[in-house]
Amino acid sequence: MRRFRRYGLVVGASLLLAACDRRAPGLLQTGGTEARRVARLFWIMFAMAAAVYVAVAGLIIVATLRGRRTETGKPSRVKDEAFVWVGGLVVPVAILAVLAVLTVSTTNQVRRPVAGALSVEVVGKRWWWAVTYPGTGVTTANEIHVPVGRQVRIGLDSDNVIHSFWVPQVAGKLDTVPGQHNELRLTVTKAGTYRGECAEFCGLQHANMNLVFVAQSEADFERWLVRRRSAGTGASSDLTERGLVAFERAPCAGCHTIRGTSAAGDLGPDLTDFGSRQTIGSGAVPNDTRHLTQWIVDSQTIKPGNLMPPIELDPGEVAAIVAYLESLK
Ligand code: HEC
Ligand SMILES: [Cu+2]
Repeated sequence: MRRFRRYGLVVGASLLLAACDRRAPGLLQTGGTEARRVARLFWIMFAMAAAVYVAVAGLIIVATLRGRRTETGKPSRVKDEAFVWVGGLVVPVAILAVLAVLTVSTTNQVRRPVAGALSVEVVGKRWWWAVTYPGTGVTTANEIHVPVGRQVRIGLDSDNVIHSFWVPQVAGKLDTVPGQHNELRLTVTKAGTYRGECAEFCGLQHANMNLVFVAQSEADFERWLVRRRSAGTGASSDLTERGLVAFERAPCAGCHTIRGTSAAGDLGPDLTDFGSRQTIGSGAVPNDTRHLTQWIVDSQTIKPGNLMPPIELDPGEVAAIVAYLESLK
C-alpha cells in the first residue's frame, strides 16, 4: 500500500512538472489563424461539457439529498417519461447539433485557400522531414521557414508509412499518407520558432521525428530563401576542401545530396544548408560540433534504429567532414 502511495506521488509530481514544461508546445497558446479557430472550438466544447457535468453532478446531489421517494411521500413534479425525453434526447441533440455546425464551419474556414499563398512541399520520411520550396530550387530538411501574415499551403506526402504533420500552435494536424496528396493551409500571425512533430506512430524513431518551424517577417524570409539558393558547395579552406573530398568518396554521397557537388543521394536529408540548421536527426540533438562528430561516427548512439549506418572513417576525415558540413550555410 505504501509503495502504491509513493508511486502515486511520483506520477502526480511528474504530471504537474510535465504541465509546467516550458519547452512543450502549448496547444492553446496559438500563433496562427487556423490554430486560433481550432482553439476557439475547443473552448466552446469544453464549456458545454463542463456545463453538462455540473448539471448532472447537481442532479445527483439533489437526488442523494432528497433520498428515495416513499409510497406515502409527495410524487415527483417531473414525470419520469418527460425526464427521459428531455434529458436523454432533446438536450443531447441540441448540444451535438450546435457542435456539428461549429465543427463543419471551422473545418471549412481553416481549409479556405487565399490568393498569393506560399507553397511548401513536405514529405514524411523515416524519421525526418524532407522540405522543398517549389519554383525556387530550395530543398532542406527538418526545418521550415515561413513568412508571417501570408497563407502557407503545405503539400503533404509520404513514400513509406503514414506520418502526421503537426505544429500544434499554428494549425491542426494532417497525415502524410502514401499514395495520397494532402494539403494543409495555415497563416502564422506571430513571429517565432514553433515546435512541430510527427503525430502518428511510424516506427522505432517516431518520437525523434520533430521539426523546427520558424515564422519570420516577409523580408527576413526572403533573405533566408535567397541564402538557401546560394548555399552548398563552397569549400572555403583546406580543411573543408578535404571534408568535401572525403564526403564525396565515402558512402555519404550515395545517400545525401549537397547541391553543386557529386553527392546526389536521396535516402537521407539534403545537406546543402546543413550548417544553418538548429538540430541534428530531426530534433534528436542540437547541431553543434560535438554532436555532429558523434552523429557521423555512429548516429545509432544518438538515434537508435535510424536508417543511417555507422561508417568507418579515420578521425582526421571525420573532423574534416564536420568542418565542411558546418560551413554549409
Ligand atoms: C545508407 C544511407 C546513408 C549513408 C551512407 C549516410 N547517411 Fe547520413 N543520414 C541518412 C539518413 C536516413 C538520415 C536521417 C536519419 C534520421 O534523422 O532519422 C541521415 C542523417 C544525416 C545527418 C543529419 C541531417 C539532419 O538534418 O538531421 C547528417 C549530418 C548526416 N546524415 C551526415 C552523413 C555523413 C557525413 C555520412 C558519411 C560519413 C552519411 N551521412 C552517410 C542516411 C545515410
Ligand atoms: Cu512519423
